[in-house]
Amino acid sequence: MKSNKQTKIILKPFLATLAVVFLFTACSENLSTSPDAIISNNEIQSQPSLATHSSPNVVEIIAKHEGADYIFELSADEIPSGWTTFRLINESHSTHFAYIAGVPQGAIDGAVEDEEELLDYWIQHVTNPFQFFMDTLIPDKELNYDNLPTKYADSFFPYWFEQALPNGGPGFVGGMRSTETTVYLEEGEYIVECYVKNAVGDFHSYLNMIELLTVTDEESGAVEPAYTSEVTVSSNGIEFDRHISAGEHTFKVTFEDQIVYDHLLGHDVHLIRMDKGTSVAEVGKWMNWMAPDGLVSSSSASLGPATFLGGVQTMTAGSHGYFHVELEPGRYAWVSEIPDPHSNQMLEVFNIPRGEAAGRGQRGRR
Ligand SMILES: [Cu+2]
Repeated sequence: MKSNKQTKIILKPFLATLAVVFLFTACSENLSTSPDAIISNNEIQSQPSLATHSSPNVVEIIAKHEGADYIFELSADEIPSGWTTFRLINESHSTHFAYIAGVPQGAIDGAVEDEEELLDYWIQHVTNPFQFFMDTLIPDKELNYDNLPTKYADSFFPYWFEQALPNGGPGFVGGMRSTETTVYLEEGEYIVECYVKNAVGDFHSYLNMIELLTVTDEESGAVEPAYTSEVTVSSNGIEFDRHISAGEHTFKVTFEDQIVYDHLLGHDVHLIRMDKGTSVAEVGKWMNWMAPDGLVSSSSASLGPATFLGGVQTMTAGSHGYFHVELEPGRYAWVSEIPDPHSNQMLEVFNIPRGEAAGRGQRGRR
């Protein structure tokens, strides 16, 4: 699950909630070759495509279902540091994302101490407890007490969880689509996970859609992407250039601040195509992981609102990432994965008209 530097604030209400809980429970079109675009005198120039499959600064993440398991297959488990493009290729029919979190030293030390693989250790101390908590919110769901860690008698999560670093990653992407997001990665160990839920409320990460990525001290030398348009996300809402033209885009997404919402997490930003039949109310309602039917996307039940095209997952205040997408004329919305995003200016609908050349729309904020 996500955390951020303000997790002290997060965990206090979370643990208070859990205390109450315990009392009551007695216990994309395929963008794989999308050209990069640069800004030069307000003209868009096509460049050779983003780095290819074998380039060191591109990590492909294949999302797929295998029986009851939901899994990620990463093209590499160790990469150099620097600007890194994550290409999330969704080979399933349900919606997924790939959140990237820096693993704190305390977790690394704990895994060594317990002689466990780091990923197993993380799952045992973070993923499984979150699943237990989620299960308590779903009526009539059987609780698995094996998911509770036994090591921390006085707290639900280990002390190091609040030090996990939200480092962005590809946003929600609909079934059989792909999406690309570029973020800067320092040397370290990172969790790559999706915590969308299946039909019975199991997080995809709990069903194995979680991997470990090692970033070495070697520098890839990859350059920071150029961009065609900017999106700024803050506690005041999502701000963006409403004159967005059809065509190839790279959005620079800047996190001006970061706060904790009622679902105990921070904000991020995703792009959804508001297809016929997709309502603002439906999208907004889906965005709260704590709601029993929130964030559910399963090929055996509800797929969730269509059609997500990607975005940038939660990052710390002052950070930025890049989201690459090809847009056709139509109705779209930027939306953040927070409760009731519409009331927080975090669900913003806009239209892309027909007939304008890519990237030549007027610039400037609303
Ligand atoms: Cu998923």
